[in-house]
Formats: sequence, C-alpha cells, structure tokens
Amino acid sequence: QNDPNTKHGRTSIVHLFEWRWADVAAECERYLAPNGYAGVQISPPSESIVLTNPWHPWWQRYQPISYNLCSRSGTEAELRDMITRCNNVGVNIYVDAVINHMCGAGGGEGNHSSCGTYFNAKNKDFPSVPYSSWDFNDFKCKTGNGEVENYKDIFQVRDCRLVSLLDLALEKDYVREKVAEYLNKLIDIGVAGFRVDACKHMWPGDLSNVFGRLKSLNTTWFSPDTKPFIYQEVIDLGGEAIKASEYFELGRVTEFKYGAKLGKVIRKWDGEKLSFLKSWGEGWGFMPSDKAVVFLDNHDNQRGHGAGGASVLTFWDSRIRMTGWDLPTMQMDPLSQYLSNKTPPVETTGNMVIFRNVVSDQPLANWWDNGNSQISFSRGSKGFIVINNNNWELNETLNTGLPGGTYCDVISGDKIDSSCTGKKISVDSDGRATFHISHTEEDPFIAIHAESKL
Ligand code: ARE
Ligand code: CA
Repeated sequence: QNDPNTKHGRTSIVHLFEWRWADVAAECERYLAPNGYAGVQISPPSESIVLTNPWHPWWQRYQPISYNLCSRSGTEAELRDMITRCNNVGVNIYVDAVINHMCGAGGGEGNHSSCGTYFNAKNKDFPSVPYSSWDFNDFKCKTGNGEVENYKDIFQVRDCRLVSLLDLALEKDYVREKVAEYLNKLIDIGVAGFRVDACKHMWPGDLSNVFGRLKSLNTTWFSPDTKPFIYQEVIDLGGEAIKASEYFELGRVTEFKYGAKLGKVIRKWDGEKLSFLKSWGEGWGFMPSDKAVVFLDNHDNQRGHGAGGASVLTFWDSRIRMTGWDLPTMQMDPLSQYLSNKTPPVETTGNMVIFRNVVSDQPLANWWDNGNSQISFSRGSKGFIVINNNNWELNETLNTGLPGGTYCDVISGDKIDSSCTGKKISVDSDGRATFHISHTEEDPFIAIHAESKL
C-alpha cells in the first residue's frame, strides 16, 4: 500500500546500505531520530550467497540462499534488537526484499552462504526454504540461454533469468506462500514496509497475490490494521514494454526519472537552468506524486550498476548534490568496514531533513529567479531557500514569506539554543531579507525555516 506509515510528521528516509544491524540501531538513536528521519531502508536481511571472485562483493546480498535472517549485517537477534530500538525512537525500518530470484545459476554447490546453509544452484536445490527445481521458471522462459535478452518482450523480462539469477515461479501457490511467510516474519518483528527488488521481473498479478497475504503491522508500534508500506523497484525511463504504471495499484514505485532529470538541471546539461524548476513536478513527465518514491541516486547508481545515465548525481559530486538520499553510507568498501568492526561516520546533513518536515504541509510560494540558475522560493510561511548555481555572485533582496526576525542558515551552520554557528539572516517585518552567496562557496545555498528562528 501507499502510505509509508511514518511517525511524528517525518518525511524522509535514508538507505543505510550494507550497515550492520548494531550500527543501524545506534544511528537511529543518536542521529536519525533527533534529526527527524522517518525511516531507514536496510540491505536484504535474508541469508545470501558468499562470493569469492571478486571477494565478497556488495551484490552478493541480492542472491538469496534462504529466508533465514542471518546476513553479513548481523544475526537474527541483532536484527530484532535493531528493529525494536529504531521503532522505540519512531524510526521505521523498510526491508529490501529480494523475492524474484535466488542466487545465480553459476552459484555452485556447498555451504558458502551467510549462515552456512547448504544449497546447490545447479540443481536449483535450496533445502532451507525449501525450494527445488519445480519452484523455478525455467520451463516457462523461451529464450535460448534462459536469460532476459530483450526488455521489449514482457514474457522474457518476467519469466527468464535476470543476469543469470534463478527465477522463482511466483505463479505457484507454494512459492507465494514461502515468500509471504518470509515477509510476514519481518512484519511480526516490527518492520514498516518493503522496498521490493526487481519488480519489473515479476508479474503484477503474482505480486498482488503475495501482497494480499501480508499481515497488518505489529501493534506494539503501529495502529491496528496498518498495512505494510510497499515501494516497488521498477526502472521505467521510457521506451520499454513494461511501464511503472502497471504496478500503481499494488503500492508505490521508484521514480528513476526524478534523479536523472534533476541531475541534468543541476549540471546545466542540455541548456537546463535552475529557473526551469519553477514548474518542477508531474508536468516534467514523472509518475503521480502519490505513487512515487523519489531519490537522487541509489546504491546501483553509485556503483555504476544503475539506470538513469551519467547525469545522476552521486556522492562523487558532493558540491552540487543537495538533498535526497542522505548518505551517511559513504564507505566504498562496506565489507572491510564490517570486518574492521568500525562504526560508520556520522554526517551532518540532517538539517535539510528537518527543513522538509517543518515545511511539509506548505505550498510553493514567493518564487524568484534570475532567468538563469539563481533561484529562491518559500514553502508558505515556514521555510525559505536560495540557491546560486551560476558562476557569479548572488546579491539580492528577496521575499521570504517568513515572519520578521533573525534566522539561522541551516546550510552553513546549526541553531544551538539561541545562537547560530553559521550565517545569520535578518528578515524585516515585510518578510524581505538580503542574501549574498558567492559562487565559490562549498555549499552555494542558504536555507532558513520556522524552527531555525533565533
Ligand atoms: C551479479 C553480477 C552478474 C551475475 C549475477 C549472478 O553482476 O554479472 O550474472 O551476479 O551471478 C545486483 C547487481 C548485479 C548482480 C546482482 C546479483 O547490480 O550486478 O549480478 O545484484 O548479485 C535491471 C533490473 C533491476 C536491477 C538492475 C541492476 O530491472 O531490477 O538491473 N536492480 C535491482 C537491484 C540490484 C540487484 C538486483 C536488482 C538483482 O537494485 O542491486 O543487482 O537482485 C535498464 C533497464 C532496467 C535494468 C537496467 C540495468 O535501465 O530498464 O530494468 O535494471 O537497465 O541493467
Ligand atoms: Ca521473474
């Protein structure tokens, strides 16, 4: 279903890619809850294959061996503890659910899995679920090598193997039940919903059946009869046979066009300017806002596995990257971090997450632009932002829409008690204020809001 079940008026979630459960729990308590984060998307908690060539790559997490809840992020006990602790501070957990497939066809035979469970990829034998060769789609797939070869053929895309991953027969009642059991176990533990991986490769009718088997959320933290939030990974940049809209009635869908397009505007490619953002929204060809989950980049984009093209902004572009997925998860090698038992660095960009919460019920107002890439706008009378993406200084007196007073710019600093560690902005009784932003600043923008008033 479409409602993310967030609490306390919170509106943003963060993907803590490959973080250990113990670290996610600590992060919920010390950083995410105090900074108004609504939730965390966690890496797949199901038992996965362990690969050695290359050595333990991140993508092994997308090759399930069983639905046992032991992964390299931690044990089932650690997962339960993390979900409890995050829920206790109002931060929801959304699980990356890999249900289209098991491991790759060439995954071999043995106990090279995250809990040491035996499997045999060649015989399609996964005794810990259990699945056997009857539970896979090979008999349905019509391509010569059993792979998805052509994204214009909907039957291939759904019934053949995505990059050689053994494709589950979700039309079977038995498979549907095993998948639903896995998801329901997580619901009982306390998760708020699922990012469902590779939905393009599953028939909407099969997904509808599986989702129809899901329980309501755990009433320790959610009201009775709350359904899990479902957001489906479907990469629809146009030009393929399968459309994101086929999945709208099942839940929300990842909007990959959003980050691709915004990246172009911010990079000023194809003659794009920030001033064009005045009309930013569904009119730009995006899916309806109440069906979309938007983000600037994702784990695939950051690692060159993704869709959307070179315009997508990642943390490599730190200066021009603004909000979206906040990225405390900047480590390039999650495994060595896991092994070294270190706690990931805390990033301090939560200020814009708070901004978004403060202004969330407010309309766009007070738009100004210089006809180029300097813009400003308010969200009603609660927040105001100025951005200078041109190669010259911005010096303007602008309508902020805010009540008069002195505000702390939450980009250059923090409001701490009644003082400000960054720029101070004084708004006069008519709501006007003067802004200076040099084009050489590290973060060439200013943001003030009702709660940053001094
Ligand atoms: C790895 C190896 C493969 C090997 C396979 C099995 O890279 O060479 O054959 O293992 O041994 C992730 C990695 C994959 C990895 C896989 C399993 O990205 O490289 O394969 O884990 O370990 C399509 C899908 C979309 C999918 C992307 C990656 O439609 O659903 O491909 N995204 C999700 C996750 C990924 C994950 C998987 C699915 C698999 O986000 O992290 O894969 O669980 C166009 C199309 C898109 C297509 C895109 C890229 O844009 O429109 O549909 O996305 O190209 O091909
Ligand atoms: Ca499939």
